[in-house]
Amino acid sequence: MTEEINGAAYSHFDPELFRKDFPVLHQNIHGKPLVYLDNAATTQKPQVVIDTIAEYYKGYNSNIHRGVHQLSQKATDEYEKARVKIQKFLNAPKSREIVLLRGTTEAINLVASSYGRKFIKSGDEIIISEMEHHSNIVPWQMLCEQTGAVLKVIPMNDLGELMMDEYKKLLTEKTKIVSVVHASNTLGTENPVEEITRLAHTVGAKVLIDGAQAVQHFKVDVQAIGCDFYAFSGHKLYGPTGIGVLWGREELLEVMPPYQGGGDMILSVTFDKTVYNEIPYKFEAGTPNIADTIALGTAIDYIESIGIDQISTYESELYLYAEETILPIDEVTLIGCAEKKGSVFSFKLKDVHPHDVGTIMDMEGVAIRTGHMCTQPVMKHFGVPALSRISIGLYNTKADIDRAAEGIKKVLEVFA
Ligand code: 7TS
Repeated sequence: MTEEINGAAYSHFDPELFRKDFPVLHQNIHGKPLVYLDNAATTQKPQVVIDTIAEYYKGYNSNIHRGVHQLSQKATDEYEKARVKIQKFLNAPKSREIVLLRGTTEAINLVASSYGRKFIKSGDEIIISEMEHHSNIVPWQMLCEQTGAVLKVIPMNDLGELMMDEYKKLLTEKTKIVSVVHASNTLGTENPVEEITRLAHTVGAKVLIDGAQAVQHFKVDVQAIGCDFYAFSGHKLYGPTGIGVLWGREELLEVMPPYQGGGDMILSVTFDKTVYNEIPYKFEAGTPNIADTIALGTAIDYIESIGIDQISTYESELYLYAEETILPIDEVTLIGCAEKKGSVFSFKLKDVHPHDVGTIMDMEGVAIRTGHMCTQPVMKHFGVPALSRISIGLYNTKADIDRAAEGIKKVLEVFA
């Protein structure tokens, strides 16, 4: 089917056409055409997303949920329309289950803080995994410190796969929350979240899935997963920074206390008593990020006009091409070899420090991430201080991977 995006017609998956939608990709870095392969950190934004932000500020900038004037009503309508787009995107049952926040980090902190404060007590257990981003570790450690709960960790094998038998052993009637990443930002591993959820529910634990590296790469259906909470960030989904999503089951959000107090999260306030607003507004205190929420809706439209399944298939092929192209370089060791993985290629390059790898590749115009990727326990597992990471987005091409391979060879020349 032919789709119209940004004035261009797409009849098949052609990354060269999509590239035209992303202004930032068309520039030189150190005199060489930019190759952007740091998509797991943040994706670039298509012109339609940029336009949506500008249209809001130029045409109807206004606060929401409070004005009767036309601009405010238009802003409120567009903001709430975005919430419905997000609901459909995740196949969530209700739009009132979509809480609009700053990002994945804030979503996880909200659950740890609010659900945790009410339902977690001393001796309870919270299970996370060895491959979590720090944002799915630290909030739970803070909760454990506050409550006397105990943090348990599902170990992974050297391929970067969770050890499901060990997970089963950790589950007991003391387990109250299981919080795991859907797809690892460092290893690319796609975890069996349906199975993880099903097992957690047999002991009555609630399940949060960190979808920061999932929603942009494959279809996510929260009802099919069966989880209780799902978190993701707009900026990794070709949307703006500063906007992210927590989906939570209605019956859980209803009984959770507010996360922050302020305007918009109340029904009535007296000095004796405040009555909180209904969900999701109970969790959205203060003026929210209106422009970026609306633009996240546009990013979802953009993704859906291409087709998430098409993106998924294309990126998987490109990932395999990266393995074929880069793995033959003798000095490269791939970290993260799970059977089910995609879009992230993290590697060690002999004994060259990743900081040097990143700097030299930048001089070649190739942007990659280097460092501990906010997953220090993963670094510890593999005995490295840091790694270099290539991460793929829908606009990357085989030519980009070739440039990355050339960049790696350049690093080796410098360090020969
Ligand atoms: N969870 C995962 C799996 C992530 O990859 C990230 C960010 C986060 C949570 C936090 O998301 P935020 O939007 O709230 O910051 N990951 C990365 C990365 O891999 N490189 O930079 C940020």
